[in-house]
Amino acid sequence: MKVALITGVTGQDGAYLSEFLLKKGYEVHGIKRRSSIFNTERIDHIYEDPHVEDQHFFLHYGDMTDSTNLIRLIQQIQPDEIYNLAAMSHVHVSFETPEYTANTDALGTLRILDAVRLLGMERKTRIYQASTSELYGKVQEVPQTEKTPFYPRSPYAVAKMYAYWITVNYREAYGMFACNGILFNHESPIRGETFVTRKITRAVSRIVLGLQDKFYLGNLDAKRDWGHAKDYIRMMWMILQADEAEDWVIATGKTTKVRDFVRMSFAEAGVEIEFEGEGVDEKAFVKSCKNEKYQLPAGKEVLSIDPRYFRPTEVDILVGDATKAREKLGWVPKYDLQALIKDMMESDLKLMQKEQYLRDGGYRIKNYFE
Ligand code: NDP
Ligand code: GDR
Repeated sequence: MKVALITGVTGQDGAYLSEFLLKKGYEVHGIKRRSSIFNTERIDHIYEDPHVEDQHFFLHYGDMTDSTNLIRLIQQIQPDEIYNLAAMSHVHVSFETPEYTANTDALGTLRILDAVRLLGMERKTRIYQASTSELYGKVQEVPQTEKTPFYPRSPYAVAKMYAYWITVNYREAYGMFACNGILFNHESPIRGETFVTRKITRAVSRIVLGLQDKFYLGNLDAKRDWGHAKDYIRMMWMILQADEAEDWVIATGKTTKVRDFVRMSFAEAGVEIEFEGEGVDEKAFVKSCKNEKYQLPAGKEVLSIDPRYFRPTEVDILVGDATKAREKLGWVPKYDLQALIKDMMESDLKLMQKEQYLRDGGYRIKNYFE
């Protein structure tokens, strides 16, 4: 039985990857952070009681900023494969917490690589590093391939650039099987709520159900190459099964504006919207509502711009060329953007209906001193 260690197991990708590897018969270990409230919602369905025999899924407390913890866990677990997914992964937040982001995303990666070296496991343990299309930043070439030069545009991307190169360096210097997956944006129903796609599908669901009036976004002109996380985590595993350790671009090859993601999400609920105005004055209104379940009058304002969501430096366009992954590893994504949005909207509409039932049933959270 192969043993895998996943950092960032409580995140979107960590949750999908855990389930995927368990289905493949792996023993899976995940590192989670201590938190004052449960943070395992995404993996609760695969949690195994440590008191039962024949356990396959193990959770350990740890942190990417704690070398001693990482060394001890890797020594104890003796993983055949490490998937380093833990990161402060929010680009905008990285401008607020640049030092912490560097510590976790850049030095954290070094800590993993060096722990494996220190323990003499260079020949045993294969390492996947969660690299990102954010490395391309101020884009030098469209579409972006494994050969496109990097120009990071945020503390997050700069930290991930260190992580990218230290992974390459440890591969070349110590012969380690360490690979970068340069993954473009991938989303899902369990995407973090503050990333733009999930923010949109949540808000659209709440608006059509009458739980919210309107919502606010930043730059609607940014273009992203959005895929489904389920397709991308499969690729992480394939990268570590390859004959040689290499770096890989994973992307759909199609790019879409944030504005069009909004339009398509409303359309999924049967609502046509139109945009008016320019720059910070741009707004979106309901044009027509074909779904009789929803009471949305034509002309209702549903979206405005809030400059607080603008970034000090933006990445305008990302679109990846995954030819290498397709040709050498046979990777073909199952979801296109329409199918991704359908999946996210169905899930968020269900979630928000639950909230609606609770609200209609008279349940509300009271103030502690009420
Ligand atoms: P998430 O933000 O959903 O998950 C990040 C995970 O890292 C969470 O489990 C989080 O724990 C954990 N984490 C954060 N800081 C620390 C720390 N200091 N020590 C230990 N764990 C920590 O990210 P995704 O699942 O979307 O992405 C996975 C990886 O892939 C990340 O490295 C991201 O940067 C990268 N990536 C993501 C892409 C995407 O589009 N999703 C594209 C390209 C790269 P907690 O739950 O406690 O917060
Ligand atoms: P990104 O994803 O920065 O590409 O990083 P995000 O969804 O945060 O932003 C995508 C684009 O949408 C614009 N935008 C907004 N973004 C957010 N979050 N909130 C808003 O209100 C909003 N309005 C407009 C942004 O300006 C941006 O252009 C994600 C993360 O998962 C990274 O960890 C990963 O490395 C990259 O994808 C690939």
